[in-house]
Amino acid sequence: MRSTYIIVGIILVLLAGVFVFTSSKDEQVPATTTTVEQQAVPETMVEDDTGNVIFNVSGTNFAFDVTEITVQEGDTVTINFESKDGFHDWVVDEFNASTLQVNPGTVTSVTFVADKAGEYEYYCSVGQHRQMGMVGKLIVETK
Ligand SMILES: [Cu+2]
Repeated sequence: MRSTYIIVGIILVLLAGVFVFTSSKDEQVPATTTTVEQQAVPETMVEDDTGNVIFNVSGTNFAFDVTEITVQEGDTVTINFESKDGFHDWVVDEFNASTLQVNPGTVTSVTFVADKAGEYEYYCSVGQHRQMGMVGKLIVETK
């Protein structure tokens, strides 16, 4: 009977397939090592010896790494801004403060006196970045 040979043939092929499958599973696949690189995050805020407060902020498409900055009324504030990805700046209208617009690789700074207590929005003024959510909050606390 021809069909019997065909059925036996199919069974043999299936058995061979199972054998190949199980034997290949025995091979020791080297364990994938998932190491999470602990990157040293630079201190966001530092206070220099004259009492000025300095913040290191970076921007990507389309967000700042620091989304809230708190200072005291009267503080002289320096923002060192760096783009990690894309073309950006750091602006806060109420203190007339804005950095240059920079590409990755350039650090730009702006210094201003936070002489009015309140909450202000800082943002990136490039294109529609502000509307796209590239904003943060500057909190100036009453002394
Ligand atoms: Cu931007």
